[in-house]
Amino acid sequence: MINYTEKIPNNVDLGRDRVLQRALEHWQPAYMGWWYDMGPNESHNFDVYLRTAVSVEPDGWAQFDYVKMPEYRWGIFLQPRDEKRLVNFGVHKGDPAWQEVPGEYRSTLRRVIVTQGDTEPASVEQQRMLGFSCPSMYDLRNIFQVNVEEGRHLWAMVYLLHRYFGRDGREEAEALLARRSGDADNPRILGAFNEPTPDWLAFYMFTFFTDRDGKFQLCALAESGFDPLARTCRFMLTEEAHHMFVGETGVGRIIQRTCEVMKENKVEDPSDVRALGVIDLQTIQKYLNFHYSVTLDLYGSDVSSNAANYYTSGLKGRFRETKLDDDHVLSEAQYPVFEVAGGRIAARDVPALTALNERLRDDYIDEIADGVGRWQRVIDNAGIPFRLTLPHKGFHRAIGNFAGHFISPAGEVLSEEAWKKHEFEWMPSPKDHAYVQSLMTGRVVEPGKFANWIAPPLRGINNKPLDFEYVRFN
Ligand code: BYC
Repeated sequence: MINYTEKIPNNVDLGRDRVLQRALEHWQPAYMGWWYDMGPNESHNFDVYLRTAVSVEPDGWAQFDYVKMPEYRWGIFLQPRDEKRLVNFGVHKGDPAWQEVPGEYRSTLRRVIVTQGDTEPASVEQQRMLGFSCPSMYDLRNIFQVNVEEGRHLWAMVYLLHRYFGRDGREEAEALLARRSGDADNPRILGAFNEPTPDWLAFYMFTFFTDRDGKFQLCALAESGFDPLARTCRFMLTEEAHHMFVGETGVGRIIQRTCEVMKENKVEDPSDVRALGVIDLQTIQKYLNFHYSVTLDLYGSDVSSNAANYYTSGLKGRFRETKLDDDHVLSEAQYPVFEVAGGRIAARDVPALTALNERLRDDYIDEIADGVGRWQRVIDNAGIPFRLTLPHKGFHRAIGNFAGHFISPAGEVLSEEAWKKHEFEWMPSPKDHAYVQSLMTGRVVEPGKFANWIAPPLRGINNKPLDFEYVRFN
């Protein structure tokens, strides 16, 4: 028997909801089985200085203490209900927000929730071996924090499936524990979540680029007319911010360390930089190109009737929907999408309703560009003449208008042969991967010590010093 208030902190009155309790009693042991198999490898006995959410109050969502990860209190939290909340867009605009699933949207809504839920365990699976090569105890703690919170985000979606979707929901919740990242027979649903995350540069890129897709998708779902989904996503966003922080500062610290070593030793050539045991800026650019392009695919096709339906039905809004100044129905509006026509890339206006994936992707790109600008400042401050650039959004795409085309980072339409000739100038080659992998030699775990290829962060977690014992290995 689960002791609900103790074991599963929640604000959904779980202690009194018998149906939900029964569903969770079944699912929770399967979840633990999944965590033991697919969670961070050989970490189950570590005491980790983690943040746990025990309530949605300002002092309750960030309680820090040592926890063994299998004993982490994966809770169920929704932002408190606003009784006056309405459906704010689409054909039901102005109706009271739905507290139960509207029958006609049941399968669509379930599909969106399952797609969102599927990414959470996928990312834990992708990252499960990285603890063996952490560059410091601080970073090890951070990846574990990200992992337990992705676990909690899975709980959040499973709560919705169990509470609102009956038997189908329970079956979907089980399937979320059965698919595996990268598995040939039963893969995760979306492309990027089947890519390996083999090293820490890839991990930081993933948390910068792909977790930020998480942010934008959650923001769009936080506008949903289905109120429990909206409230769940709002709370998840508080945790997502830390994941993106880990990514942005992680890449930033790698760049900083590379620049320091380049300056000290007056070297610029990538092979000289590598000889000094840090990651050359060219390789960082290639990782950026890869993670950016596979993450752009996560927004779906540029022109999508699915996206139009989600919006018109009131299930998934735009980024900051209620702050936008228009009719929130979009029956007349147009939006430009890009496509390959006559050997070059051209814009075409399409009904804005069908271009909502593209619009969300564009919102995302704006924010990404700011982050890359902050990395650039680290390079500029070191006085090194190197520019990090975001490739054209058609580069290396597998979903949408650019799928099947061969676009250079500068946005030229090439033949397959011409593109392949340059592939490893633009994307990490097996040799680049092998070099980065060669730096991932064992854990750096002496408190306060950092691997040679990354600079220390500016400050520790929760005002603790950098040499704090963030993980006790027992
Ligand atoms: N890979 O009209 P289309 C996160 C499928 S990340 C494989 O283009 P739609 C996190 C699509 O399913 C955020 N398949 O797309 C981050 C459809 O299949 P069917 C995750 C893809 O439906 C880090 C077909 O192609 N949340 O939280 O408009 C760590 C044509 O569909 C892909 C969400 O994504 C792909 N990349 O939009 C942890 C929000 N893209 O129907 C967590 C929920 C498309 O032909 N999901 N397809 O079988 C959605 O809103 C939508 O499903 C999508 C796709 C935006 C993903």
